[in-house]
Amino acid sequence: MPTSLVTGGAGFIGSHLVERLLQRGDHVRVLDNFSTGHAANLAPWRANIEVIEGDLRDAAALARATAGVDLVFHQAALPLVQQSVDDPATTNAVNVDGTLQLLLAARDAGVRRVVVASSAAVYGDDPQLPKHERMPIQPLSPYAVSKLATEQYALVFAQLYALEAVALRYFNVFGPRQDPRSPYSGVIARFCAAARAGAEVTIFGDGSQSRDFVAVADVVSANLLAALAPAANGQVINIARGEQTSLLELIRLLEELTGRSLPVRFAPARSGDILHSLAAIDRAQALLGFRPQVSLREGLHLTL
Ligand code: UD2
Repeated sequence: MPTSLVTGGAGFIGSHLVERLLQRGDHVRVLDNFSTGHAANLAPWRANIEVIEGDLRDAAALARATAGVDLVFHQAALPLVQQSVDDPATTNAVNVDGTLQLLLAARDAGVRRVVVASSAAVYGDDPQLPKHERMPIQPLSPYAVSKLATEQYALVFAQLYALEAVALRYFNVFGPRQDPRSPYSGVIARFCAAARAGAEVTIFGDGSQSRDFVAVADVVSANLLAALAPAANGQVINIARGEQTSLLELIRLLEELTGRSLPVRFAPARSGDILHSLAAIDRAQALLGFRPQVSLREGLHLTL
């Protein structure tokens, strides 16, 4: 079985990837600087993986991390839009320069394929739905620019060098181990934490806004498919469920699952918030054979 490197392996999505790669028998290595990831996310498998504590900006750590590796799953990044607005230079250093350094290290180490995590943020707030990969992109934050650069660097490497690359544009990923503590944490992580604690949730706006929520298990499946599918090389691919759910519907589902009502406080809409988001996933189906398996209800149950 291949040797796989997961950058950001101690994070939310990365740790789920580690778990599944081990299940299928890969030799797994993690590169993480533990800035937003947590050692606890890796604790159950700590004895079975190699962990390199290091930063994407550290060339020596990248060389060690990529040595002897077949596949790279690049999940490490500074993930917060607001942080990128406050400090664009650091977001650029980690997400753009860091990705470039990783790609160089992967190329030099003879890695077969890199799958990079991009984001629906690259689409901006174009109201046209569903968002498909041929649409004009419209990054509205330094974070979105950094994800666009991440995917484009990966694809240019696929064209220029013997390093295959696939970029996955994640929509709203949710599931167990997503950190609910920051005000900018994913809405499902926050609502599930509140539902468990019997606490109030805050809806920014009137709750009619909608997102395309995709379970982390499906995002992991998409990554595994993207690492192998021949036709995926050099492609940008949306990863989502292809279904739209409003926050009010989300609240209703959580109330059904917990069997009690969830107190809601309404607050002014966040500035820069987009109203609706929905992905076209026909490319993921065609190129990867990707079929989302986890319903929103089942995913919420697991998260709770
Ligand atoms: C997602 C990504 C973000 C970026 C963006 C691009 C997550 C966690 N964030 O942001 O990184 O890629 O897409 O479009 O996936 N909300 C509430 N109450 C809360 C928290 C959120 O009402 O306690 C609202 C929020 O104002 C928004 C919706 O819920 O309307 C979804 O918020 P989010 O932060 O989960 O995700 P999003 O789509 O803003």
